[in-house]
This record gives sequence, C-alpha cells and structure tokens, in this order.
Amino acid sequence: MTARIPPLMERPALKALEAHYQKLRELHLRTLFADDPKRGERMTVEAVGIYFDYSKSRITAETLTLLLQLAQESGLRSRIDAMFRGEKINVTEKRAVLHVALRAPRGQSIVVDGEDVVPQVHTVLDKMADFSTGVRSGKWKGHTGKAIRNIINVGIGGSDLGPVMAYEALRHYSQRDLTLRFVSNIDGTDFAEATRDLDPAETLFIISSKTFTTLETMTNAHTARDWTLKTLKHPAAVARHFVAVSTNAEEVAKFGIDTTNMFEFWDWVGGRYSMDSAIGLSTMIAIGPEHFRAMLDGFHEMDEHFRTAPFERNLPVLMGVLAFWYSTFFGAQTVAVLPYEQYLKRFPAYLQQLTMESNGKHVTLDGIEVTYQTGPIYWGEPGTNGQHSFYQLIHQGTRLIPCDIIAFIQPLNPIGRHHDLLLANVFAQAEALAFGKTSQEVEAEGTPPWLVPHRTFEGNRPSNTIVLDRLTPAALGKLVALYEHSVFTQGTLWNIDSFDQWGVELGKVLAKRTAQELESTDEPHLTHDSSTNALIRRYRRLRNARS
Ligand code: G6Q
Repeated sequence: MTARIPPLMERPALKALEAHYQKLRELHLRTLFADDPKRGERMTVEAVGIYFDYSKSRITAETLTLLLQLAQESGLRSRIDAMFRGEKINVTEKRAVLHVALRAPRGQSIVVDGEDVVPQVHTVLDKMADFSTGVRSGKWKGHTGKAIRNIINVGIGGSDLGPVMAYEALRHYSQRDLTLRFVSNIDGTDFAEATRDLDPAETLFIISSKTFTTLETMTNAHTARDWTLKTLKHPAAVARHFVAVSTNAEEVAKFGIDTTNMFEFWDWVGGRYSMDSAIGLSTMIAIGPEHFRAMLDGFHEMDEHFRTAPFERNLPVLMGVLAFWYSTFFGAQTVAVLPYEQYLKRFPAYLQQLTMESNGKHVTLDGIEVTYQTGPIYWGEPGTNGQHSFYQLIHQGTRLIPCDIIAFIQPLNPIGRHHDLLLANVFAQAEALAFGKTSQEVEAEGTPPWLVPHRTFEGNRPSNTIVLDRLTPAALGKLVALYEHSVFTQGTLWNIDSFDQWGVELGKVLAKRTAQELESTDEPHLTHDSSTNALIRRYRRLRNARS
C-alpha cells in the first residue's frame, strides 16, 4: 500500500508554489525569453520520438522545481509503481488499473489476484489477429457466402470514441476496400445513416460493450440484428455477421452471439483506457495486426518512459504538472488541444472523455470534498481550421487558455507547399500567443490611435508545442499514452480517483426508469420534479397525438 499523503493544500511544495505564484503571475513571456536567450532550447525534452517544447509556459526553473517537488510529495512515484504492479488503485471500484498490461510485450509478467495477465492479453490479441486477417482477406464469409466489406462498430463512450479516433487517425494505413463505420448514439439517425447504403450480406457488426448491458449499445445491437435478419432471413446469419467485444460472456450468449466469436477483456481495463484492448478490433481490421502491434509498441514505449524517466525529463509528468499549474494557480478552466494534422480530427473529442471522465471529480480518494478545482475542460479542433473560428478568444479574450499544439515533421500526403504552410501556422500561432503585439508595435505600423487597443495583442498566452516525426501507428500510441499518463499525474496531485466514473452510472440508471415511463401504455405515475414531470407529459401527449 502507498504511504499516507497529506491533503494537497497542506503539502509544503504547494505552499511554496502559492508564494512563488504571487511573484510570477505578472511576469511576461517576453521578459522570460529576453532574460534567457537559450530558454527555447533549454526548456525542451526529447524522448521516445517526441520533441516537447514547454518554453512558452509561464514558469521559471524554480516553478518547475517546485511543481516536481509537489509531484514527489503527492506520492507520484509510488502511485506509478502501484499502477504498474497491478495494485487496486481504482479504490471506489476496488479494481486494478492495468491498461499498461494491454501493450506489454509477450514474456513480460504482471500479476493481478495471483494471475499473470500478460499471457491472457496475448491470447486475445492472437485471436483478434486471426479474425482480422480472415476479414481483411475475404476468407471470413457472410451467411450468403459473400465476403465482408463493411464493418460497423456498435458501442458508446469508451467502447466507441477510441475506435473512431484511431480509425480516423490511421486511415492512411487502412485497407481501403473496407468500409468502417461507427454507431454510438441511441438516436435512430445514427444507425439509419450508417447502414442506408450497405448490403447486410457484406456487413459485419462488432458489438463492443464491456458490460453488454448499456442501453444505447444494446438497442443499436438489436436494431442491427433486425436489419440483418430482414434481408438474410435465417437466424444462423447472426453467427457470421455479429461478433462481440465484452467482459460479459453470459449476456453475449443471451444476445445470440456464439461466445467463440467473443473477444474478451477484463475489469482492470477502464472504458476510456480500452482502445488498445479487444475494443480496438475495428482498428485492427482496418489497419491489420502488424500496424496494430506497432501502435501497442508505441504505447508501451511511452509507458516505459513514464515508469522510468526522472520527473524533470518525463513527458507525461511535465505535461501533467503544467496543466495543474494553470488550473490551480491561474484559474484556467480549460486546455485547448490543437493538432495540426487532419487525421487527428477526432483526437480532441477522444481526449475529452479521457481527461474529463477521469478527472472530473469532486472528492478525494478518501471521499473528502476538495477545496480546489480538479480536471480542466479539454477541447479543440485541428489547425488551421480553429484559427478561423475560436482562436480569436484565445489570443484576445479575457480568459487564459493553455494550448497543446501538436505537429508532425513529415506529411502523410505531401502535396505542393501544403505542409510548409501548415507548419508555418504552427510556429506562428505559438509565437503570437506567447509574445503578442504591443501597442507601440501597432502604433509604429501607422494604426490610428482609436484602433490601437483593438489591434493590440497582450500575448503571455502559454502553449506546449509537441512535435513528432510522422503520424504512424506507433506515434499515435505514444500520443495517447502521453495524455493517459498526464491525466494520471494530474489526478495524483489532486488526490482523486481518475479511474472511476460514477457520474456516468447515474445517467444510465435514470434513463432506464424514464424510458419505462415514456413507453408505458397507461398514464405513468410520475414522481420527478415538476419540470421533468411536465416535460414527460408533454412529450407523451404530443407524440400520441401525432401517432
Ligand atoms: C468509460 C466509461 C463509459 C463506458 C460506456 C460504455 O470509461 O465507463 O464511457 O465506456 O458507458 O460502456 P460499455 O462498454 O459497458 O457499454
């Protein structure tokens, strides 16, 4: 067990940081750069193929020392070790947190409840590889003997966002004669649009649900089965057109899927940490087992870096303490993630779940109400599109929004000048955010005095620039693991459980009860608040009048 950690506000480094912040809060990045001509080279770390430039952060060397001291005082080292050892650090669910085992190489050993989980992981990976190869090659036939050409992943939350993001991110490596689609929303439009132009005889559904009880997924799964059987007629078709990814064999069998076509994962894999488990089956079918392994190896490289690198050169730790710094001291409410890579267009949406479901918590591990802000809001869009919409607020608004700017040296689609122009925007935006444009500079351009304030940029807006060579499967693995471990670092400083999600559970339960009230033929006895009661009555009345 890990040693008892004092509450955040009582840790000596936190108190030192409070005093330090008062001295530093007004300091401008212009001054910090002017005072240290080597800052832009010094405040960088290059590790596992990632160049991380944090020089445009509102910190000094002393800030960093104190933040890393706080990480030590928060028990980060022992928490990391506990996670990698398979201890039950998800205290509210009494579960180990072992997404790192999903990418452990064959031969490594991680023991949970007396059992080495790594061989189990590889057994499932092998089974996924066989199946994926069968589908990709056309050997796996549908009920009528036609090869599968369309793959639809049905899942939601952690059983959807990772697969969608990874498919988009790695589309360049995908087998182009396969169509991959994703159905998550219980809104029937999602299913209707995903299937409207597809032939059921060539379509495979992957029902992805850890619990196999989630309302949205099970509703979509039943609709998918009806859609398939409407054309293929025979119930035996289900075995050729449906596979499951789940921890719940009993429910899978009840649905009618042969459990030999079930790909297993385990309760020590959190939904939002599951894209590299069997939940990634659609990813593996799209890009092939070798690319999938390369992605896992990328994850693993970052895991090893996080586990072993000293904090001052540890990418997830640095990223985590910086996010903590802006949130706790500058009152920053959000972090913008700005990938300058079109294939990463779903990356910010993926990170929203990873970061906000993990660290959107109001009590400490001991159940005590926190007296500080926890997880910031993560959001973003790919550059350069964001520049023509919300960047205005980041540059000249009244809020401080730290940014993560992600870029790649090599384009996957080299066309003319595009990539140089894309990267020119990366560097220009980070520079403009940090240094702005003073009123003197604006005046010197001959701007009339009344317009000067409007054209002045205060600057001093911090950003991290994260540069990789090329968006490969391994690079994606490293990036995702970077954020996973940064989230863990932040959660450790705040002393919260980054691995439960009780806020999701409540909604699941309430929706089931309300669905019964909407669907009952008799007028239901409603016991909600007056607003909810009125909304339910109104919906029932108007719906019934139409039908
Ligand atoms: C993730 C959450 C949540 C979950 C979905 C789907 O960490 O637990 O987003 O992934 O609610 O759950 P199932 O996979 O059980 O359908």
